[in-house]
Amino acid sequence: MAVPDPQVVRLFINHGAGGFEDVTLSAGLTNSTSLPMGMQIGDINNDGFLDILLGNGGPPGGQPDNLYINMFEPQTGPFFVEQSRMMDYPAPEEPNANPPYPSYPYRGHGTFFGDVDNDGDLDLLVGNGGPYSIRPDVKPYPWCQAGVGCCASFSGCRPNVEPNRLFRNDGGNTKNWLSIKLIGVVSNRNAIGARVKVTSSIKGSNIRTQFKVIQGGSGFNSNNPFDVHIGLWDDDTIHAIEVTWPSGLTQSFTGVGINQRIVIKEGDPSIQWSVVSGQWSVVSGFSLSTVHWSLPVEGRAR
Ligand SMILES: [Ca+2]
Ligand SMILES: [Ca+2]
Ligand SMILES: [Ca+2]
Repeated sequence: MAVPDPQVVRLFINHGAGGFEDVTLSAGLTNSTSLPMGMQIGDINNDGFLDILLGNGGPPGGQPDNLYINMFEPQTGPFFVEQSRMMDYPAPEEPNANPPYPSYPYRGHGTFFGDVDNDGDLDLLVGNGGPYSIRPDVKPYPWCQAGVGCCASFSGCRPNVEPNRLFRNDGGNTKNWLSIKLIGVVSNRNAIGARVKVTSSIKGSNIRTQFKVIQGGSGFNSNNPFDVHIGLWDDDTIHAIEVTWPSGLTQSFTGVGINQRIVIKEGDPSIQWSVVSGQWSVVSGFSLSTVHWSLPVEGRAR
């Protein structure tokens, strides 16, 4: 893949033997201010189409993090609508910074989609960080030059003062979902590399299939939970779940209901149900922000 500008986000569609197609422009990912370090994909509105979270912590900072909602259309493919304003939170005060602290000081590094309050929708975590200069003779990287002070080693720099942010999703749990925890036995316990295929429909009509692969890392210093979160939108019937383990074993399951967490153990033909209390608690050291958002377009094609 030839990438003309490594600092511009690009989306490539995999055509298998036909190679990769750059669909960045047609997909609407044209925000030139995106300088992401963190990148995650997850279905934040449970519609079955993956959305994108970018933590724009690339030096020198100053860009808001980006959340893109996928408004997929069958004829044209993915198209992303930016909903970044939900993460537009106030700057910390640092009046002596030189150069001045950027207007969007939170420099997103690691990012995360995960259902931290176990209510069926994905929440967001952004880890912020990076040193910055408070003296004119000390340069923030990446402009550190020979003979010039550099943030990594001089007292003129402050360490990260940007708290990590945890956004609870209070607007995305009205649609159906399924969460699957895989436990490897012959394969690795977290089932990294496992492929999950879920077929669902609305009372037998409009059958669709979703694929997920459990990843061991994504973006800068981060990863989503190993649980497989499937957004089902209005689908009320799950026809089949197929798991292909890294060991090569394939298992199929039917008769699984919606809006629940299940546990599948490699080689075990039964499904376990994961019981959670739904109790919410704030993890120490994180600031909690509440997310309010709505779909930018009512209704959609499947
Ligand atoms: Ca989505
Ligand atoms: Ca949640
Ligand atoms: Ca929620």
